[in-house]
Amino acid sequence: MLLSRLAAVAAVFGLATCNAVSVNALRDHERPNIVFIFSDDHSTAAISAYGSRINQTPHLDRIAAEGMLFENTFCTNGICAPSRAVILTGKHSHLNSVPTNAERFDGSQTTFPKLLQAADYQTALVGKWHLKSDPTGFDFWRVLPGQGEYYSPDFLTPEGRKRYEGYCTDVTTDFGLEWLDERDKDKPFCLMLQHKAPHRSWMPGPDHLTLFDGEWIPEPDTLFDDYTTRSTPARAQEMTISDHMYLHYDLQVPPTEEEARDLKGPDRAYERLLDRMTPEQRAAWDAAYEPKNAAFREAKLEGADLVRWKYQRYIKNYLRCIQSIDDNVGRVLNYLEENGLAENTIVIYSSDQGFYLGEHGWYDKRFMYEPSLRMPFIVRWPGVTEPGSRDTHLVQNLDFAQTFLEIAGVEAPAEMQGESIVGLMRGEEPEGWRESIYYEYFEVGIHAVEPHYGVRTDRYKLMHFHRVDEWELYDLPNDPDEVHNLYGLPEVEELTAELKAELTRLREHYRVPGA
Ligand code: SGN
Ligand code: CA
Repeated sequence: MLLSRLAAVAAVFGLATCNAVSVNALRDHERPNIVFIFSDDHSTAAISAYGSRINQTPHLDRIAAEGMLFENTFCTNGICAPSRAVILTGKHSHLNSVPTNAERFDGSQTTFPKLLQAADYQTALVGKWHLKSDPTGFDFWRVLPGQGEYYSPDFLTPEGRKRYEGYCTDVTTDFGLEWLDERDKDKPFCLMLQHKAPHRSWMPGPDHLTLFDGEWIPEPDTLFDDYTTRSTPARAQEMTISDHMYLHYDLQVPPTEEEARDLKGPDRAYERLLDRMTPEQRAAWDAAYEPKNAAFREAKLEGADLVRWKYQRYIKNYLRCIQSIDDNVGRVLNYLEENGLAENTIVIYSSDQGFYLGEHGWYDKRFMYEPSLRMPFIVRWPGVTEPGSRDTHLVQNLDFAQTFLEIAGVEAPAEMQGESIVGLMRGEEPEGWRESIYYEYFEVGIHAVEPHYGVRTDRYKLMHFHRVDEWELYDLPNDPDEVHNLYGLPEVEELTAELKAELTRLREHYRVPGA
């Protein structure tokens, strides 16, 4: 369409359509679109394409079957706002203004959406944002305030705040697809569709309230981890299913009259969240949960039995939230097909970091252990990613910005610290690809995870809890659950020295202050 318009303009002015113009126009038309679907806290252990033992995700699996699955994608700092800031800027947390969830993102920084916009891409952001300042670099944005709500979510736009009826994962997708309908069809686009789900407090949508009822979801081997050989931070955290999960807010069991008189912490928000439902939604919710809750009260569980019950309730709700994401991924894939966009649109699925699904007895993230360090990353790029292929290189969210820029044919600023993975997507073996990744975690507060930094190679992981000067070292192929901390054993002395040297090198390379 654009080409014919240019030809018409040229005809009006009596000009020959000059080559440069047509080439540019053609390039503009052919530059691939990007749909980046990004969720919050989705562990690879809950995606069947990654070998989940606990659920099926047919639409995510379809992206993998028609594209490439990255087996080794890791976050640089395993919580929400920091991960998002790293993705936008292509810089580590110590350089991008958001080391923890507490800071406000400095929106005057260079980000990949701004650079795409300058290269005539249309850019849109819908859903969870969590960076406090207004989004910059987007032609269109409609974001959840803070963490957002599952039912009848409020959204912020440049015009203000408005509440929308529906379930957040569906509503977010609706907004993304509506924007695709309304966009300028002559320009390439980048749509970031960012779900709140499956973030705490794991409230499933109306379509999945009874999914997994009557089933027993396998427990992780380390549900009753005793933390022997581990450092003190592994014991001192406050994210256990046994002691740090709230019966009402987290597990959806309403308080008895007596309990209601003395609600603590997030349990005080429980009723408020349910109150957001429409009467129909509330009726469906009560019909689904009341019998299960009555059985729970009746059973009067204690000790390990209670922990097991909590795990089942938690994991089922978490997986129900994911099922809605998967359904909505299916909607997006269908939309692209029905609108002739599938061939020239790169579809990516990822999440801000992983999550503990009972491993080490935990929920939440933050630690550099595998379940939360790993991010899902699945890409379908027709004609580029070989269907059903898998990549094992060490990739990080630090690489996303440069990747998107290369896709769009835009040069990345030298200050960005990642590497484009377009070559990996093509199945190439890039020379000198990184052999280790750097991780850092800064937040002090909720869940009491001690700040730390570390290095991971394809085989080993060395972590340093620097404030308490404690270390952990794991041999991952031989100890995939990370329960045998080898640090300090005489047989790993040389290895430890090598990993420490690598850690120092990385800290200097990434310009960590004080390195
Ligand atoms: C909230 C949650 C925490 C969670 C953080 C960060 N508590 O504070 O459990 O670790 O968000 O999550 S809640 O009571 O509000 O649910 S993040 O994904 O945004 O980093
Ligand atoms: Ca998160």
